[in-house]
Amino acid sequence: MTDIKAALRSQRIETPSWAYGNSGTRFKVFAQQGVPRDPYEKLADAAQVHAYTGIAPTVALHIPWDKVDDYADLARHAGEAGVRIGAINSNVFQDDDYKLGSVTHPDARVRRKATDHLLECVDIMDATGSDTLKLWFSDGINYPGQDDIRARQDRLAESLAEVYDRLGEGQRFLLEYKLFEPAFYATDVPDWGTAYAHCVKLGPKAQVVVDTGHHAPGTNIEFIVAFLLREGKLGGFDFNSRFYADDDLMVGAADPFQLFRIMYEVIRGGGFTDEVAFMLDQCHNIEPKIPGQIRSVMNVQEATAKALLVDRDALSAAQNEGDVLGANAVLMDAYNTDVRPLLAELREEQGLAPDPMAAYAKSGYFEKIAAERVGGQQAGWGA
Ligand code: PSV
Ligand code: MN
Repeated sequence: MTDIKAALRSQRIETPSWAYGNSGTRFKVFAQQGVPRDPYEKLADAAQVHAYTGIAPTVALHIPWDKVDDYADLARHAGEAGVRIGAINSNVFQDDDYKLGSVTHPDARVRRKATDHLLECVDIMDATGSDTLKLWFSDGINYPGQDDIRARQDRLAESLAEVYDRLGEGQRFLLEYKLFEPAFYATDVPDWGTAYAHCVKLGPKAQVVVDTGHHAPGTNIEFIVAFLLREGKLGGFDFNSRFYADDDLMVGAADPFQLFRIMYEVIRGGGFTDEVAFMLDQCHNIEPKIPGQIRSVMNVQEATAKALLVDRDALSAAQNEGDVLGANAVLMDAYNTDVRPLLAELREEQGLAPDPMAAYAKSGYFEKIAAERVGGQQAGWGA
C-alpha cells in the first residue's frame, strides 16, 4: 500500500486551457457565468483544479486561442497562481486558408503559412519553458480523387521534418491522430500507425499522442498503448470520453472500465512516468467547467489507483498457468475495489480536503468569478 500511495502522490494530470472557456456543438454554444475572458483568467481557474486535487500542476495552451503579447509574462503569472505552462497545442484548422488542408495543402503558400505557425509554437515553447508541442492536423479530403493521397503524405513529412529540426534540447513533439472529422473520406493522420510511422522516421523527439476519443467504436485502445509503449513511442494522452465519435466528454464518464484497462497497460509498460504526458482534452458544454475538470482529474486518479492495485504476481502466475478465469478475476478484483476511501486518506495526508468537489463548491470561488467577470468577451472556440 505504501508503494501505491507513493505512485499516486507522483501522478500528474494536465488540464487544457480551452476546457475553462465556453464550448458547445455546431448547434449551440451555451455561455456560462464566470467564464474567463483571457488566458490569464483561464490559468487562474486551472490553478483551482490543482489546489483541490493536488495533481494538476500544468496547463496546456492552444495557439492562437491563448495568444498573448508576452508569453514570459503569462508563464510568470501561471507560476504566481501555482501552476506551470504545459504542452503548446498548435491550431492549423481555423483559418480560411486551410479549407483544403494546412501542411498537406496542394498550394505551397498555404503549407508555408501552416508550417510557420508550427515554428511559432516552438518559439512559444522557448518563451514559456514548455517542453512539448502537440500537433493535430484536420487535414484530409472529402471526396475520392479530390487530391493525391500519397502526395499529401509527402507534404506532411516535409513539414514535420522542418518542425522536428527546429526543436531545441529537451523539447519534443507529439503527433495526434484522428479517424475522421472534419475530413470525411480520407484523413491524412487517421490512425496510430500513420502517426507512428512518421514519428519513427523523424527520431526520438517525435512521439505519438493517443486521444481516447479519436478511434472507431470498439477499438482496443489499451492494445495501442501497450504497443506504443513497447516501442518507446507513446508520448502522451488526450483523455476524454466518447459514446459516438469525438464527444469530448469527461474522461472516465462513458467507460471507466476502459480507462482502467488503459491505465493498467500504462503501468505494466513502465509508462507511469514524466515521459508520458497525461493530458485532458475536453469541453464542458452543459456542466460547470472547473468542477468538470476536478471530476475528470479524480476519474483518472481513481482508474490509476485501481490499476495500481492489480496483483501483478498473481496475474502473471495465472497467465503462465493458462488459468483464463483466474487471470481475469485478478484484474476484475482490482477494478471492483472502491478506491475512494484510499484517495481521501491520501489527500488528507497531503493537507488537502478529502473531497475536492465538495471543497471547491464550498470555497466561494465560483460566486467570486461570476460576480467579477462581467463585461469583456468570454473565451471560447476561436476567441
Ligand atoms: C481535435 O479533435 C483535438 O482532439 C485536438 O487535440 C485539438 O487540438 C483539440 O481537439 C481542440 O479541442
Ligand atoms: Mn485531442
